[in-house]
Amino acid sequence: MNHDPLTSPDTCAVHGGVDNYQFRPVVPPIYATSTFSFESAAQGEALFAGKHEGYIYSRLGNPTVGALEKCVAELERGHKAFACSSGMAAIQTTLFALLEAGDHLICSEAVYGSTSTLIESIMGNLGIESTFVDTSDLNTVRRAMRPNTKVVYVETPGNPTLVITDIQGISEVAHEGGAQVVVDNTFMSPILQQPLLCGADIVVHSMTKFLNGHADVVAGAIIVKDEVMYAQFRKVLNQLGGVLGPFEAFLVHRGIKTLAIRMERHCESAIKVALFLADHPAVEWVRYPGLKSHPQYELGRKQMSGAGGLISFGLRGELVAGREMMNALRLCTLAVSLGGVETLIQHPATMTHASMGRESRKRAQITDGLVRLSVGIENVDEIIADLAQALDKASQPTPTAKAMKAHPAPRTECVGSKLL
Ligand code: LCS
Repeated sequence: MNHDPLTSPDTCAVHGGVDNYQFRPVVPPIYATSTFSFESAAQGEALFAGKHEGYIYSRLGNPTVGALEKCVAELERGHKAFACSSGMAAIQTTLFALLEAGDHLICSEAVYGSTSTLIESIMGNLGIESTFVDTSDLNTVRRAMRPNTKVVYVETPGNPTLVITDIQGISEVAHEGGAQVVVDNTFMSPILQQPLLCGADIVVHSMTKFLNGHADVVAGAIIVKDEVMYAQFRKVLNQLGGVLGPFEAFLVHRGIKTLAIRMERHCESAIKVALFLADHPAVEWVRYPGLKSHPQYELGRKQMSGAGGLISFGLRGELVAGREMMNALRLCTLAVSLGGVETLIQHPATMTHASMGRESRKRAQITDGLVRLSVGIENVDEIIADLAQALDKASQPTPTAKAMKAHPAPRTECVGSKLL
């Protein structure tokens, strides 16, 4: 690290993890090697015994990956980070590091579909109990705590309902009961939210999303607070093996350099798109943390420095109209994933959250009509124009369109600033 560790996230994003390498390159080189030679048998032994610092084998550590890990740890104001082969690998490693058979976990109802399935089915089969609750309600969380609760797992804002959880409040509740708090910070990125500073113990990311930002890599990260936790997690990741390769690490590290300006643009554009949707007669409801109509709008203002790039909404014609609209889009791309420079749209009930099953979706208020939009960095007027033409096509021929014109949706109150 060549700069003050407490520089702003914007500066960390550009300089984080860059060290004094041989030949002084400005960008960390790609160490495309699976293994590293030892100077001598004694040095090999010392490296394995942890008496020497250095690289052994790329599953246990690689300089290109290490540079990215340093950058992410700095951005999240953590002690150290691990770069993983996917967001799911990061989550799985975290849960294996913290839980064993007989332990109990509390999880937000609204989480990414695979996270829910991992916890409920796979961890459940291994004897780890779980309770899914609305973590935006701290009393419900308090009531769900048990003597064997070891982890409270939170996604905030949650995927895809964008429900916001009070990180400081939930950390207090969890810590009182002896549990640790894991926050999935994928939707905000460390530019807009730093959960460790709010009292959380561990942060996880799907770096596939905003951190990389260019929809060309699958990657994850875990950020921990101290060396004891680092050693505990290192041991588990070394054995599970879900590490990131050097080429992907290079790409993610490059993507992070523009993270701060991308997030600014995502926020600026998303509020404009949210306002447009809230005003459109074919749209029944809009959920965006920057709209005053969001149920946890005030909490969002306190905890986040921007409202992010994700919007959820429902059309008056529900799923049928939503499908028609998605099929009619020309600029916005019909695809899962989020947080890239391209605007993406998808239907959680049949796509990202299909694996959860109908009952779990109902519990999490992921309705069949919910459409999720990840606003990219294209010209926002062109994004809106594309949505407008698709909404018109979706609503025109149906009888409900006439009814909608007769009873337009009430205009939702909002704030126009990217910083809430
Ligand atoms: N956490 C969150 C909040 C996510 O949205 C995702 C993926 C993951 C973790 C898992 O990360 P991955 O292993 O894919 O890197 N979310 C996706 C989504 O909403 N659409 O496609 C993937």
